[in-house]
Amino acid sequence: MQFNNSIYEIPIINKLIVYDETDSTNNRAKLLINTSSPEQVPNTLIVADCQTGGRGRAGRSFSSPSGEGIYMSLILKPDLDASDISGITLLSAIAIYRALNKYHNIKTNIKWPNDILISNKKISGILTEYINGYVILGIGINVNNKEFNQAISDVATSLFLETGKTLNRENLIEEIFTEFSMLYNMFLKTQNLKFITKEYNDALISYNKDIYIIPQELTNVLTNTYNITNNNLESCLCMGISPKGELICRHNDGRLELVSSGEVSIRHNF
Ligand code: BTX
Repeated sequence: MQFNNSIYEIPIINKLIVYDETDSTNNRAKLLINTSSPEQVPNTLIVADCQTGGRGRAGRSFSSPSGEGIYMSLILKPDLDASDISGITLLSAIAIYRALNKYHNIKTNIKWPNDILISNKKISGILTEYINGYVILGIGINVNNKEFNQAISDVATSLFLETGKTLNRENLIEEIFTEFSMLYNMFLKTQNLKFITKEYNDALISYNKDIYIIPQELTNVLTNTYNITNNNLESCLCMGISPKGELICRHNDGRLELVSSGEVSIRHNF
């Protein structure tokens, strides 16, 4: 992939590493953190044209074919409490949502906390990892993919498949990090997510709808409504995000629950 120097005008990026192929840009970022001197690492962006071992959450994989998608990881060293780090995932979801809307007029939804959807299918996933005081913000986007393998074709889509437009991946990366830089600076200042709550809830696919909260250890087991209800899981009403980025859920007995990302995944009940 070929980048212009304009990428360095984005305040949050001061070094760029580009691979034709790698296992996972998050793995490259980890290795860099473990082998470089601390001042060299923050604000390094690692981009790959394809990944042979792209990772999602909970050991799942992220399909990353060559020439079609965006696979990238930004290393950050934020001055934040550990409990606020997960807010970075929500900020980056808003950055992707904003960039697609603002520069390309493409409307998306967010599935809390880490997926961007069009027509209820995933066009982008975010994997944020925390290691030795650094945050690795990993983002995968299906941009110009013409098809997906059968295993994921029910859940995955691309910007091309949804809009018929072929997008320049390098430009889209710049647009996303231009938006992310502004959001990130504001987050560091305010240390909460109040300034994006309304926008996030407007984009949230499950806002004001019934959802199931699935414990992380069951996410790869409970894959449909039949086995969810058979496991005595009850649905609850999704009331949007809190200023800390938790999902606010109201149970049938009126009890409110604040759900943190990392512990659970969400299934729609609609
Ligand atoms: P996730 O665990 O929420 O989603 C993974 C699930 O999404 C898979 O189990 C599969 O069902 C589906 N899936 C797999 N590949 C795709 C795809 N290309 N498009 C849509 N759905 C798919 C989401 O995890 C977080 C993914 C982050 C990926 C980035 S890429 C750069 C960085 N490096 C790395 O290894 N991971 C991150």
